[in-house]
Amino acid sequence: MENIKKVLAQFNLADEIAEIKPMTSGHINNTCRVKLASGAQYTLQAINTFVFKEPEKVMDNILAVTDHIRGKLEAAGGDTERGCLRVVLTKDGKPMYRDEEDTCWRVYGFVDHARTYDVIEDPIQLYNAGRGFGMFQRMLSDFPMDSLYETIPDFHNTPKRFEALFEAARQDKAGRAESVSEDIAFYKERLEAASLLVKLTEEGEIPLRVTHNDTKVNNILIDDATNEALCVIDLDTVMPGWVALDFGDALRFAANTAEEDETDLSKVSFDMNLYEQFTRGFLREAGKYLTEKELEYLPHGVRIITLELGARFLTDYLDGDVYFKIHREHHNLERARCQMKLALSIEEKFDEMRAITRTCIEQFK
Ligand code: GN1
Ligand code: MG
Repeated sequence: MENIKKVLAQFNLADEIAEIKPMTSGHINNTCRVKLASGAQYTLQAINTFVFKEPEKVMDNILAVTDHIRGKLEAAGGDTERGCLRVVLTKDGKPMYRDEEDTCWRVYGFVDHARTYDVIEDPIQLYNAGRGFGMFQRMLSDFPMDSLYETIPDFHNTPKRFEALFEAARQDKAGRAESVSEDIAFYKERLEAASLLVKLTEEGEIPLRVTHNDTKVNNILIDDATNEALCVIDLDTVMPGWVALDFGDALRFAANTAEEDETDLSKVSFDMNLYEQFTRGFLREAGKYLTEKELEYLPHGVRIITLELGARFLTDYLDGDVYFKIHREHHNLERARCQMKLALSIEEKFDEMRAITRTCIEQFK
């Protein structure tokens, strides 16, 4: 705690600290909530520099993107306080503080009377989350994409993620490869399907855009009183990417009938009602900004990101759990198998997903 107080003293916070509470839901950064004597709240984060090699550049991206969004909200008469993440600067005007041990800290304003959901409690929240991510896409549609630093190179290059999995199995650093040979075969069978978006982009059929790249539904704040989506958070991976994967990532998380690491696989399936809710919300806001081809491939994004994340969890399991935080011994394998079961459910319902998407596209054209 003393250390955290020393860190907070570097930032432009007006008041005495009353309370510091760790938050545990993210897999990458370490986070806590800070309350001042005045009642004002903040989020303090230690950036994971194993994952983000150049945190200063991550913060430059975040400042540019939040400035852009704030400008859009201002022009539309929206709520700039609650509608956009606010970076609190250090006393010497920097967006981040690097301490003597090279830990990199940042502080965000905390939006009150709003929360994130690991499990959606009412389908309307997912419709609203769809709108929230759709608005995010729309507001960034004229952001200069090439000015963004690529915070994790090839982050959503799915065929490369698959290759990394096969390489991890060959290297077998943690001696676990034999026990997961069937899981690896599952991914070998799906390499071509998983490579589709990358291939379409190489062929000039689908553009890259400024995307969030980590649109888990717990990365959007929902207003306690109205259930409306207020603000997209966790902007570390905003960089060029595929809209279909942002769309897909939100759904693989929220339309799963179970949690991301459920071990009872009979509970895991893809909920088509929730799919429809999110799709309607998303297309209402972003539909007009996307090309016909991008719209057509939205359902593929759901399948591909689910395959990709499962492959990433399995890779980390093979590497000995060096990337994602784990809470039990086989956690990454359990996560991978949950994503594989979900991918099977998505594959079964794929034609239905395409039909629903088509109806929503027509509605918001
Ligand atoms: C990580 O930081 P968090 O928990 O929101 C990961 C995402 C994964 C997600 C799976 C930088 O996100 O790519 O989809 O876990 N972020 C990074 O829950 O790797
Ligand atoms: Mg994240």
